Formats: sequence, structure tokens, C-alpha cells
Amino acid sequence: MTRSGTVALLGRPNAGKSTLVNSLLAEKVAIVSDKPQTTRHRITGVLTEERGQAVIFDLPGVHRPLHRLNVQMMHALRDTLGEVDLVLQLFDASQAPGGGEDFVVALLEEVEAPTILLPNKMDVAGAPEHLAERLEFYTSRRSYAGVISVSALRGDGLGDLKDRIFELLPEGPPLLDPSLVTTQSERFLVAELIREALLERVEQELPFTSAVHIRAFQEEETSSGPLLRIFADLIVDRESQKGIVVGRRGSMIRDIGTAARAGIETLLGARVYLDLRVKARPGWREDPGFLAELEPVEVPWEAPVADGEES
Ligand SMILES: Nc1nc2c(ncn2[C@@H]2O[C@H](COP(=O)(O)OP(=O)(O)OP(=O)(O)O)[C@@H](O)[C@H]2O)c(=O)[nH]1
Ligand SMILES: [Mg+2]
Repeated sequence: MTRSGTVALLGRPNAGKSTLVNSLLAEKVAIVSDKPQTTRHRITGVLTEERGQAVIFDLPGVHRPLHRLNVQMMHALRDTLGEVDLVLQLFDASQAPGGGEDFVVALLEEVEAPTILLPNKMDVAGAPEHLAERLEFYTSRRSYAGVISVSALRGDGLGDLKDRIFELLPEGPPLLDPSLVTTQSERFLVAELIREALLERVEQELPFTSAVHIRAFQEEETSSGPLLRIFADLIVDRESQKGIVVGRRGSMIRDIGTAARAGIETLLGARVYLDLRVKARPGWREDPGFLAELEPVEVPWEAPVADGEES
């Protein structure tokens, strides 16, 4: 009998949720950065093994929403927490306990699914008393179905974690085609990889005030294999921010383009032509129409073909 179900990743921004989903799948399905609020949408990763299938939702970090964008991020998080079979709650064990833990606890109060507590970044874990204090803070407020110390970056503890996940998921057949690793469209993945290259290179408010909008995405067969032509806008909130993203004589936007193109070519195994422009769109984080355009369109969930049904 196999097990299957849905799993949500919960934690403060920067706790390492996206790093964890990538490590669990041994594939890059979510972008990662050292800036908080990197993940803005629910990202689906599919972990299929002999013993079953876990559909893992990487989620935005828990924060106080100040813009419509962030309100939507928190909605995605709440909705998902309400529907999953299991929650993995991460915190950064290298940091002293800080503000924001209360938000996480408040969210968990509404959650009935079993929850595993994961102190993450154990490779750089801080003072042991900080870890003990954090553990005590959480375990005195909720009963956990396990506490497993991990390093999402190095992969430490992930074997134990997978064992526990498959013990806790309900019995059942796979929910999705086992050959899938993610349900994200290539177009969305590409926008995210460009945003990752941008996040790596900007500071201060720009990570929060920028976005990537794909204008056109064309696939072509050429004599030397498939070619992807991608036209994308790097969106900033103010005219005055454009110069930062363009850089001296265009050096910044060139670097972003080079890094993003390499990432896209590796991930999709196609040659890429990438045309990047910088555009100011004041107030984009409050604009429902534009936010809808940035939403990922997921490849439709398709139940796998049961044994014997294949022709
Ligand atoms: N040393 C160390 N760094 C880690 C570990 N896991 C994640 N990181 C780093 O922590 C930073 C944040 O990682 P993310 O995976 O983007 O964090 P997140 O929880 O998805 O963040 P949001 O999407 O903003 O909510 C990145 O710089 C990661 O490389 C770990 O186990 N050890
Ligand atoms: Mg993330």
C-alpha cells in the first residue's frame, strides 16, 4: 500500500523553505535568495517514491502584509494550510528568536493537519540556548508530530524527514503523474529564474519593489535544436529605480541577462534568446489586474493513469 497527500511548507521569510523543496526533490523548482519574501506564489513540487507521493507546496514566508501583493501572498498561504494533509514548519536555527514568531503561531492555531517542526540551517546553527529557547517557544504552544533538525542546503536530516513524511501521509495512490516534478508552466519558471538573477544583484527596497513580466515566450525549432525566444520586462516601482537595474552603461541588466539565460538553458535544456527591458510601473503592487498577470498558470492537475488502463 502506498501513501500520498499534500504537504505545506510554513515559516518566516528566509527560513529556507524553497531550499528545502529543491533539496527534497533534488531538482530546482523554486528560486532561492538571501532576501526575504523571495517566494510570492504557491510553488508545487512532486516527490514520488516507491512508497508513495508527496505533493509539496512551497509557500511565501509569513509576514505582515502591507500591499495587495502581500495580502494575496498571505491568502495563498492560509488557503493552502487549510487544505493540506501535513505541515512542515521551518525556522532558521542560526538566528536568535525574534519578532514574527507570533504570526506563525497564530496561523498554526487554525491548522488541524499534523505538523513537523524543522530547525533548519543546522550547518551554521547558532548558540544552543537559542535553539532550545525556540523549540520551547513552539512546543509549549502546539504538539508536534516530530522535531527533526535539518540543513536544507546540505541535505542533512532529509532522509529522516522523508521517512516521517511518508509515515504521516494517508494511504492512497499517487495524486499526480509520477513523472512530474512540478506543475509550474515553463513560462512561469522562466520569469522566476530571471527574478532570481535580479534578486541576487539588488539591495534595499528593490527586491520588494521589483517583478518580472514576460511579454512574449516563443519556442522555435531550428537546425541546431530548440530555441526559446523570451521577451521580459523587469518591473520597478519608480522611474528613479530604473537606473539602478540598468547599471553603469547597462552593466547590471547585462549581468542579470547572462545569469538568467544560463539558468534557463540548464533547466529547460534549450538554447535561449533573452531580451530584457526595465520598466517603471508605479504602484504595481496594488494593481489587481497586473498582479493577476504575474500569477502562475499551473499545468492542470492530472490524475495518473491507473495500472492496466494504458492501451
Ligand atoms: N547555511 C544555510 N543556509 C541556508 C539553508 N537553507 C537555506 N539557506 C539560505 O537561506 C536563504 C533563504 O533561503 P530560501 O530557501 O530562499 O528561504 P525561504 O524560506 O524560501 O524564503 P522566502 O521565500 O522569502 O519565504 C538563502 O540564502 C539560502 O541559501 C541551510 O540549511 N543552511
Ligand atoms: Mg521561498
